[in-house]
Amino acid sequence: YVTDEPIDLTNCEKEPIHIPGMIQPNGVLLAARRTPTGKIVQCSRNTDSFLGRTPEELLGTPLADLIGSEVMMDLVKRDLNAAASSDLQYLKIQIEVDGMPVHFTAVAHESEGLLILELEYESEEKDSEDDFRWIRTFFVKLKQSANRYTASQMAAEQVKEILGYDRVMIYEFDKEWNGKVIAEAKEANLEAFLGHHYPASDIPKQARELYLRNWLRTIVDVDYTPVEIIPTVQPLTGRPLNLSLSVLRSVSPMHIEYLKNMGVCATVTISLIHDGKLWGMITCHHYSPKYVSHRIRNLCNFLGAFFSNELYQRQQLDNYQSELRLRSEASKIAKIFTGNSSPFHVTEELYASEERLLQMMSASGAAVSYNDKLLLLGDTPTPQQVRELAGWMSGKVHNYTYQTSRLSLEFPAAAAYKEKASGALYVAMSPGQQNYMIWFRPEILQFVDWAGDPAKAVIQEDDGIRLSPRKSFEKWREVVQSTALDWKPEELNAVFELRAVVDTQTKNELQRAEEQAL
Ligand code: BLA
Repeated sequence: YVTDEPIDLTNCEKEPIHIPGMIQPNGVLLAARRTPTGKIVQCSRNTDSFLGRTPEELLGTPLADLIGSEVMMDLVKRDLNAAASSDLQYLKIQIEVDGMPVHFTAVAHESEGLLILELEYESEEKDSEDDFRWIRTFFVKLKQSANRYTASQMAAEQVKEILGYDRVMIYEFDKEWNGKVIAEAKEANLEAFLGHHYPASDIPKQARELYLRNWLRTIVDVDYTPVEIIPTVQPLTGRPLNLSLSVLRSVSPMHIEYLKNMGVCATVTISLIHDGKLWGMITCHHYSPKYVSHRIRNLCNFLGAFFSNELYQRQQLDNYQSELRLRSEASKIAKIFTGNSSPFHVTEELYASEERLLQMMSASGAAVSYNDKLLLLGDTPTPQQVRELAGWMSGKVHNYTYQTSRLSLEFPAAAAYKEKASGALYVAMSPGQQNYMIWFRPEILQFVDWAGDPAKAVIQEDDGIRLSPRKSFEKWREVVQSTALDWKPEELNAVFELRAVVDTQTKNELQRAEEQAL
């Protein structure tokens, strides 16, 4: 899996983030064979400060000597593999460090045949009454919220309060894995990210796959010094220890750089999953280092899972309703063409329906070619550009339609007007395509400016990961920038209502031809 290819902005998905060989320093990691007398075979280099024993003292000794044989037996017997990311196996462990009992919270899981135990200091427990109150408030407010946007807003506000974080966002993926901030709760002095769009490459594929298995992650301080796991190689596999399910896993240096570019110091991210598919994330930012206790992490994880299902169901309902609305709008437009008006009246009516035409497809511009006349509505390329584009699109149609959300990548001439038309949806309105309609959407994606600080251009070279954001930035930006919002399935379905126009015209023409033949 390990790649020798230097990782930069254009190939993030190749970084093997599950085997960084390091952890974050807010805890200690031990890996042992999973038998009652199983020995510690790997550990993080920071055991001395947490446990008062150096790695050299621990490696090769039974884990039971450290945590006690009762706890060890429990870990051997438990079904750790069933521990879905949602309910990690937590235990309280007391270890004597320099003659004093120290309390730890441990998370246990199995990774490629080894038991992995991650210990963090136990934080002072608050009253569990508090948790119950949070849960009750959350449930009640969720039930009260009228639609998925108010529900998301409520969830963001509640999670912000529970975590005490500066900013909490609900981030939703589209089918190309681009993302949009659909709700946000933040400190008043912060710039709003609500409504911003981000490219799929911001959360690369292998990261999304991990987040499907591991539902909550936290970065305590982006300026941390990673702690090495020694020895490097997992004895059973001969490869680095697989940290896919680890809670302390050291974060990708690319992502750390990203957060620094954003000015963020600490994050909590909670996966939003439905039917085994990641549909969004609750992403939380803090602008100074912040540790979140296991108890709060658990609570957020639980609320996240509940919210995730509830919101997904609301979304299905919303989509259904918006499809019905779209179809009815589209058939109103179709009637303009199929009614018995003169061509002059058709043009008049189209101009009068400008707002409806644009709104129904969330488009910023539209062009209608009718009876050799070209109507431009809203923000569009020039008539000459539209005609050239239509000529190209007419050759691309399938079922009388063609759509793209990255026009300039497919039709390079469109680079000249990509701010106006990175998305284009074409529908032929007559069998020979003399009449047609095109909707346009602007280039929309936001991006974090990686070109910022040249001093950060290369961060870490010794382990084969080389970062050169500046070099790859321009290339990367070109791709992500030329993108518009995707045309949604229900929008594309609605377009088929307009096919009725073509069918009617075809019928009329056949009829005329027959009449002439008589
Ligand atoms: C991970 N990128 C992430 C994560 C988020 C984002 C939420 C999850 C990790 C976390 O913080 O817990 C992106 N965060 C965002 C976005 C917003 C936000 C879009 O708050 C919007 C407000 N990222 C890039 C590029 C690369 C990249 C170009 O933009 C690669 C070159 C990589 N992002 C990257 C990687 C991870 C990541 C590798 C995984 C980090 C890890 O878990 O180790």
